Amino acid sequence: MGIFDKIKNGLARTRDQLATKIEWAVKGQPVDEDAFDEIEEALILSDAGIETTEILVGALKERWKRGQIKTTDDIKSFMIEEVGNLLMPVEAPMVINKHKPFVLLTLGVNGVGKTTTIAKIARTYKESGKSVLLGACDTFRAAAVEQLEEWAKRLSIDVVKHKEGSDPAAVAYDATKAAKARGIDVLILDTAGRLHTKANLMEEMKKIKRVVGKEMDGAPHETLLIVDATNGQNVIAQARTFNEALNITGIVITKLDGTAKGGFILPIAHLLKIPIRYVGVGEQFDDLIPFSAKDFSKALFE
Ligand SMILES: Nc1nc2c(ncn2[C@@H]2O[C@H](COP(=O)(O)OP(=O)(O)O)[C@@H](O)[C@H]2O)c(=O)[nH]1
Ligand SMILES: [Mg+2]
Repeated sequence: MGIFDKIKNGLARTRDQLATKIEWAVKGQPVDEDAFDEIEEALILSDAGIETTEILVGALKERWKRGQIKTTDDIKSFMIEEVGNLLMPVEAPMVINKHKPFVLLTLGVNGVGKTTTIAKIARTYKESGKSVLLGACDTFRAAAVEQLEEWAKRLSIDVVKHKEGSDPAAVAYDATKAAKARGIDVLILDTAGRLHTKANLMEEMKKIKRVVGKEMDGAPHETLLIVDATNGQNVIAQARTFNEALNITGIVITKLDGTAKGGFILPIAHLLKIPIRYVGVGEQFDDLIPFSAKDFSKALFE
């Protein structure tokens, strides 16, 4: 399956919420004023957010008044173009070859797909000929280290680990040191999503950043927040909290295949303006796709 078909499949539920509802709203008739309320509702129900929805529907109505919107296809083409423009500023792939090792710190609450995403990213780099090392900084549960090692084994990649309950920052430090000593291209640090309190978690992550920065100037080079699309609009609050504490440099959105609320990507782009590096559309290795604004908007409305 090609990349575009994968995104299209992954966004099927959200597309149902948007493209299909637009078809219903218009019912094959020339577009009339009533259609706009239904389009607005469809966007809101996909978690596109009130502000972005109003911008889009407002602009659509303007064009309709000028006689440029007559059919469902006109609406869809308009949406593809406008949503594509809205998402374009957050389309920015990670650039890893300016640093060696490139140190990537992953963050995110429990269960969002951090460890799985790390495996997928590691595989991408490995396949492009880069050497990859993993750091098991989720020392909160023994199972977390085992899960990371399981993936690493399948990819023939090494993992730097300490025993359960040890200091995550110490693992991060050792892993960075090892990556430097071994001439590794990409070091990816896995972290815990849950500690005893949220304040603890943020402090712990800050400490990891500090310690890594001490071992290597400018590291971590990417602070990547992983968010779960099935949380819809709540993702925005989550991203804000992490960003305020830890200066997020990129976002990965996982589990788009499991939700009709994929519209939340619009307020993410509009309000947060943090680059979206990849989107996840399934549990397999090749279900992580570099974010493309154009493909994404096409997959939503085509
Ligand atoms: N459907 C779907 N499941 C995913 C995706 N990414 C991760 N998962 C699943 O989410 C669950 C939690 O993932 P995990 O990597 O352990 O999360 P972590 O706690 O953040 O490290 C696992 O069952 C993964 O297979 C995705 O893009 N789509
Ligand atoms: Mg994990």
